[in-house]
Amino acid sequence: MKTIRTTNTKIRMSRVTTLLTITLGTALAALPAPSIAADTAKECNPIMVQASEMKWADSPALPKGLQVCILYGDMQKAEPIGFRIKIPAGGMLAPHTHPVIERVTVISGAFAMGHGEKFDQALLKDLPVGSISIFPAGCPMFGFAKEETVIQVNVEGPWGITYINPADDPRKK
Ligand SMILES: [Cu+2]
Repeated sequence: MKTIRTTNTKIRMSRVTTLLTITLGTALAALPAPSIAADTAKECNPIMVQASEMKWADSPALPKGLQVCILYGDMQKAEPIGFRIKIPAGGMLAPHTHPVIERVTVISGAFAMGHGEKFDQALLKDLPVGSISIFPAGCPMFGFAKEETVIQVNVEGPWGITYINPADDPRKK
């Protein structure tokens, strides 16, 4: 029984990977790696993953040096999505908006965020570990990591990111 389940999970995981590969390149295909949870929650087949086991990948929609781990959900679909972003010390998220409400929880490091269409150090609010920020859809935001930081993003998909200044968009470089 255990073997069968493992095989099924593998098949499902590869199907998710294929799906993501096909749809990558569209404006909303911001994050490349498959979700670690896939759709296993539909069966009594729980997922328990330690932070140290998480696999990180680059994202075409985020600046170089930032990495992403998709926890659950499909970035393209109208469903609950959770992912983490690892930002190196000094890493910046240029002003941008999302098509959906974004909830950010600071998991580790030292993060700061601001509200506005222009990056302004004076508008940054410190968000130490455990802090949360909630930005409504279309509300411009920017972020800065004072040290290596991991944030968790929880949204209702489909997720996307639009940079206020197109020159900040790594997909257009
Ligand atoms: Cu954002």
